[in-house]
Amino acid sequence: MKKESLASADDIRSAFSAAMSAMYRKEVPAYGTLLDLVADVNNATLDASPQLRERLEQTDSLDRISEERHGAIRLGTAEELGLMRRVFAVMGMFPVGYYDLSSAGVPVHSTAFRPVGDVALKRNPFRVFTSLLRLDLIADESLRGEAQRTLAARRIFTPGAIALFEKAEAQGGLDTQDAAQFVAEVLETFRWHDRANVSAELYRRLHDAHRLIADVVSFKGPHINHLTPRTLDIDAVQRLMPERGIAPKAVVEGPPTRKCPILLRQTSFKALEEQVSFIDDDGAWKPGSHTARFGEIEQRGIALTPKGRALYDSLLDETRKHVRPAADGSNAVEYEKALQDVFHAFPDDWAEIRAQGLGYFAYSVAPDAKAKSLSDTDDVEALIAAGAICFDPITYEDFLPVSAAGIFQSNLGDDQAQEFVESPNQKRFESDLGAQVLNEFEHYARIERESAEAALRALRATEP
Ligand code: OOG
Ligand code: NI
Repeated sequence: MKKESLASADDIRSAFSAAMSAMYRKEVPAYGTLLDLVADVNNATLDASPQLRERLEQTDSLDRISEERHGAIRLGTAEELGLMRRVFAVMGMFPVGYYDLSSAGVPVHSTAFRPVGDVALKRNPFRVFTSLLRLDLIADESLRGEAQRTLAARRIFTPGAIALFEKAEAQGGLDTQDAAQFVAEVLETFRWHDRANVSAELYRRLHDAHRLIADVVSFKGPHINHLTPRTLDIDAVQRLMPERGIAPKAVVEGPPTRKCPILLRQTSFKALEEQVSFIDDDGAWKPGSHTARFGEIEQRGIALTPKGRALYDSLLDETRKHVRPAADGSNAVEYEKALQDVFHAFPDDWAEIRAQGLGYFAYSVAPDAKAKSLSDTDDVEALIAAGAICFDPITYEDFLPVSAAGIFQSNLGDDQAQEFVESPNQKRFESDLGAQVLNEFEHYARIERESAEAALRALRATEP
């Protein structure tokens, strides 16, 4: 088949992200409420800051924001993870980063499937935080065996989805008709099933071992457990949620409120109590309930260099040495104050962040560069000083392990904090995945470098 007739991976990802959002809106009505609130806050933020609007327009980043989502799923076996990687590859989503959550009391390790490269990200940056359950961290051997047998018996992809991603691999893509069918088939994997795979009795034992184990093992597939829109002002959303009948968790995860947002700030609302039925040994359905799905909002800031990230990590550590946010929210005000105070050590000015090499920036020709007299230098710094080149923060596209752990915990229930031996195992994760995870820093550095080269080329082209 000729390449021209194939749908682009970017188109397939956009269609999938839209289909997922439509499905989740039907499944979880509060998600629709949240989307409306985020749209209102984003419009108000842009109206109040023409400068922000202009920079987003100039850098081609405005349109993506209203479409932007991340979701999360939890998988049960190595085989499921390997298949998921191949499915996401058809949509131009690749595993970036390794997150060990065992140290935070959650028996999973994770990666984020997302597009890489500037063009794909600007088109649609849809990401899925994907966790693999670590049954090796479950002490009870017979329960582990039962969980393994249950998981081995399920098939999370439809035969149609498997046939289509194999076809995509064989011919290097899918035509538009196959692509539409692929999106519909893959969507089935993420759908909520209210009929469990297990008896109420096994569910209870899994649940007692860890709530997350019950969530992964008991159901037909990895239901999408939240879908997160991106806001330009998370403090406003957090403040306004109660007015729309939604109760947010007590503290916003991540860095404090700043003029120049860094990395990622997130907040969520608690998981819903949902009706499910369990299957008895004699085949009868028995009613019960389960909490799986919740809501989350995020605000994204600049991607930090390894130096900036080290500073962020050390300031967060220092804050938490003073005040550890209590699960019940009782010391939220104290925690936020400590966070603000400690983060004074992180410069809150783009030029300063750049000068100290703390963040990644995209370079472009300044709008009025032609009017400036340009020497024939290739020195980006000199051209910036001359006003010929300008810089904008590159958005952080990834996740933060401490924040992710906070999101998991707030949804697993406050009584669920459990100790596991910290045991990152990236090698094992990658062998289950069937590929190495990409290094996030290398990708930001490349986008930065390529933007500087493109700006210099464009500048040459404008010279008389
Ligand atoms: C994933 C929690 C992590 C985030 O935004 O940090 C996450 C989960 O609960 O499965 O989505
Ligand atoms: Ni999330």
